[in-house]
Amino acid sequence: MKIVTFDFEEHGDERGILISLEENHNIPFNIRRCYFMYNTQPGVSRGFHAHKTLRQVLICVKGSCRVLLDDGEEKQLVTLDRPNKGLYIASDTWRVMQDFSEDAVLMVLADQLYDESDYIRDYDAFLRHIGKKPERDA
Ligand code: T46
Repeated sequence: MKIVTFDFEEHGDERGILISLEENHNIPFNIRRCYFMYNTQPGVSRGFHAHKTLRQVLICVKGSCRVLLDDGEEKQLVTLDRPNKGLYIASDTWRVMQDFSEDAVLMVLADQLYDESDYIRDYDAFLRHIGKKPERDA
């Protein structure tokens, strides 16, 4: 699986650092929604779903977390621990966000509005959706 990450340009001066995110520039789609999660409780993992069409970029703007990506062939764990790093997640990718630091703020930019019908929340259904046989069907 090819993991796509971005190193956003930092505009730094004696006052500090500023990062600008622009659709179809350093974010590879039209940004239609932004959401973020924080105060994630110790030991909590989130996600456990794939999207049929949604594309997103995840940025841990404070603290750190790890994201497990699974395309049905292989799994990879990506660490997000700096605000200038973005992780692109294509559709048809199972994701789990985990190992949140106490201070983590995970921001997500998405190319579509919230639509529950775009979620695949069952792992076997995800495998079938991408044309793979769940083990229990084998
Ligand atoms: C994803 C990962 C990275 C809304 O009302 N609007 C929204 O835009 C979103 C994202 C969520 N919600 C509601 C739906 C649930 O009642 O917020 C609640 C928590 O959502 P969910 O359990 O889906 O959150 P995560 O952290 O498991 O997943 C989220 C996104 O939903 C998902 O698209 O890829 O972050």
